[in-house]
This record gives sequence, C-alpha cells and structure tokens, in this order.
Amino acid sequence: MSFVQALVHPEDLVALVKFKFLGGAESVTPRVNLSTLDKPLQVCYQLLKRTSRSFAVVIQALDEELRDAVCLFYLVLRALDTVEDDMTITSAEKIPLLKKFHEFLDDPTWSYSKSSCKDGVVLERFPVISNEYRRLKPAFRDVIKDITARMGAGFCIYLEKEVSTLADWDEYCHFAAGLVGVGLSQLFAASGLEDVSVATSTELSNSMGLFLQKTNIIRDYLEDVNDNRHFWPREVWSQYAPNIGDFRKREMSAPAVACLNHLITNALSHVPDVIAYLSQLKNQSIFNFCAIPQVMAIATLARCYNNHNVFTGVVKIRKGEACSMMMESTNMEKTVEIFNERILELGGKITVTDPSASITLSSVQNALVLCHSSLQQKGTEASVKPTLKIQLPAVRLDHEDRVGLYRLRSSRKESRRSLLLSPLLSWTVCLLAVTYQYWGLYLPVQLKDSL
Ligand code: D9A
Repeated sequence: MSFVQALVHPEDLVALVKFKFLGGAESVTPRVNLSTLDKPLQVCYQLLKRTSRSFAVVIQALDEELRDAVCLFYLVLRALDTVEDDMTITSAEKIPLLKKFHEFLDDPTWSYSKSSCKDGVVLERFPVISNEYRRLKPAFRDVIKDITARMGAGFCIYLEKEVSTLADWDEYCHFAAGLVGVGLSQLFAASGLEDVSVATSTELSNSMGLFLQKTNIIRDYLEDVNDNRHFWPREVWSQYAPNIGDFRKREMSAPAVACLNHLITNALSHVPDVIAYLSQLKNQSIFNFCAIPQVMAIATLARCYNNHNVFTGVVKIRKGEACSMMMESTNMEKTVEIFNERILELGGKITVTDPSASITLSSVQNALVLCHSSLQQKGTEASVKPTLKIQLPAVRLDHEDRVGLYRLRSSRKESRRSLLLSPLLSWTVCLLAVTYQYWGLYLPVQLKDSL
C-alpha cells in the first residue's frame, strides 16, 4: 500500500526503498537479537511488538542498560491503559483495579483475562511482565511503580469527571502522558546514560508527553466521538458547537475546523519545551527514541491543521514520510529542520478568517525564531535560513497580523509552484537514486567477477 501511495508522492519511494531494503531502518533502529535473551524476556519483547508495532522497533534500539527497563515500563503502562480503556469493565470494578494496579507488580499471580480490548493480551500475560519487572534494578523498579501509581490515581479522577477546562486538559494529559515523560527521564538518569538534570526538569519532560497526547487527541476526534469518548476540552469546543458530536455534521464544517485550529494552536505552545528537552540529551539512542515520536507529532499537527478530513476519517502521515523522518531525525540540527519545515507547512495554511489566526501566527513565528536560533547556536550555517524571511516582525492584532499572514501566504505561493515541479524533480531524483544504489550495490560484485 505504501509503495502504491508512493506513485503519487515519488519522493516517498526513495525513502521507502532506503528504509526497507538499504539498511535505513537498521541505521536508526538496530534490532536486538532476541534469541540471545531468556525466554520470559523474549515473551515481553514479543508482547511489545504485538502492542506497539513501529514504536517497538525504536525501543529495541535503545542502549542495553536501558532497553529492558523501557520495554517493561511500556508494557506496564499499556496494561494500565487497557484497563482504563475497556468500556466493558464497570466503574465499580475499574476504579479499585486502577488504584491498586501498581501493587500487582509485586504479585506474581495477578492477571486479568476478562478484557475485551485488542491489547488484552498484556493483562492475560501480566505475570511474565511483572516477573521481569522484579528482576530490574531497584532504581528502575521505583520509577515504574511510582509512575504507575500516580497514573492509576489520575485515571480514576477522570473516570468521574469530564475534561472541562483547558487546565483539565493539561491535567488529564499529564496523567496519561506527561507522567510517562517524567518517568522515562528518571529511567534515563538512573541508567547513567543521561545527566540527573534531565530527570529533574520535570516541566520539560511533562511537555514531551503533553505534545504527543494532545496531537493524538486532536487527530483521533472521529474515532473517539464514535466510541462515545470525549477528550476535547469543553471550554474550547463549546465556543463552536452545542454538542461535541455536532462537528461530524457537514453543515458544521466551518466551526469544526475553527475548533480544530484552536486546539492545534494550544498544542503548538509545547514546541519550545520539546526543543529544549531534546537539546539536553547526550546519548544517541535516547535522542532517536525521544525525537522520532515528536517529529511524527509535529507532522501530524501540520497535516491536521485547517483540515476538515479530521472530522470525516483518519488523517495520517504517509508511511514513506514517516520513514524519511525516522531516518532524518538523528541529531538536533536535522530534527529542528524538520520542525521548521512542518511549522512552515502549518503557518502557510493560516487564513485571516480563522478566529485563532493571530494567536496561531504568533505561536508559529515564535517557534520559527526558536528553530532558527537553535540552529545558529549550534554554529551550523542553517540551510533553512532563507525560508525564515517570513517570520520578520512581532505580530500584533488587527491589521498587523494581516501583514504577517500576507508574508506567509506569499511563501505559500512559492511552495505551490515548487509543488508542481516536485513530482518531476523527485522522479528524476528517484531514478538517479535507484540507479546509484543499483550500481553501488552491484558494481563491486561485477568488478569482482570480471577480475
Ligand atoms: C511513549 Cl514508554 C509512549 N507514548 C507514545 C510513544 O512515545 C512516548 C508510551 C510509552 C512510552 C513512551 C515517548 C517516547 C519517547 C520519550 C517520551 C515519550 O518522553 C520523554 O513519552 C512522553 O505515543 C504514549 C503517550 C503519548 C500516551 C505517552 C510513541 C508511540 N507511537 C505510536 C504511534 C501512535 O500513533 O500511537 O507510541 C507507534 O509508533 O506505534
């Protein structure tokens, strides 16, 4: 399927070929040889693969000191999440389960086989997970247990309460994802692979989770509303419709998109923290592990911005795009370049009629300035510099933001022109790349043969 899509987006083809056949995947995400592990740990990695698909690969690429701890942390959180998610478990049963969940880590017999969810297998096989958990070093165990306890308690609060204000939205996302960021940072420090300061800057760790979780909540509107789950904050959606489900109606498309843009603007406020968090990392495998999901998130937000398809289906980044971003986000400069590119894509879609336009524009400009200065700090002559012309003056309300918008628009025209040219160009590049790779691969063999 992804190869078929690549016919329309030929630039993806190069990325897909490189990723799948030419060692691209292995360069970012070298696989562990699972057969060298103990049988129960092998089972854990298989569970990981079954529940997280692409993310499992990124976890396996972590340095040895950390890999098993993160794998088990992921599985424990997935198990807790599966309990929270299961609509067939009554609140009366669910609340004590969530509150006591961290205690099950020390109970070799606890498992749960009544879950109807697709990831129910982690609850059924929980004894294998908890047994491996108990073999981790105490510093790792303490982090995992503490975060599990706090998350379980947080989920209970929101079983009985809706996400009403924007402060609630931040709090719910803190329980569901911010705590994961906090816990992971503590695991990084406990492994000795990162400084203790990574663990103590909890606000930045929290933002890493909030940015991912808000992006998921925004993107998954349709799926969640159809399943009668509401994660969009009432404070915002009630400004645009009497009921959250109304955004699915065709006649509501204008307020729906306005609400969507409002929430995306809110999510963009975490970008500075995300960049600050990533800048402090020293270990390569941890950097890749942290940067890949964030890069996917900013690309998803840019795709969703001002896009009515969020209310009619699933908006996703293409597999080919995902592969090329995974291969590219291996250092701070390249990661910031991807952020810069995607924020420009989003900024180019701002329209003057959007009620949040001026706030979105200032967030966009703020983020672009940050990208720019972060690249300059590193002393790299930024290749992104020319495109940043548009972020000139500070934006104010009224007529001044039109000026800002005008600048963004004119850069959009340019990108439209390049869009026309791009299939032609990328087919050429693609042909060249394939020819090059073909020669690169086979020439030595032929040479050897002829000698
Ligand atoms: C993460 Cl241990 C998550 N969540 C993610 C994945 O990334 C974060 C769940 C458990 C763990 C880690 C993550 C990765 C790296 C650093 C982080 C971090 O903090 C410093 O968490 C904040 O989404 C889930 C939460 C957002 C709820 C925390 C990335 C992931 N991607 C999926 C794609 C998708 O759409 O879900 O899981 C995937 O590749 O399958």
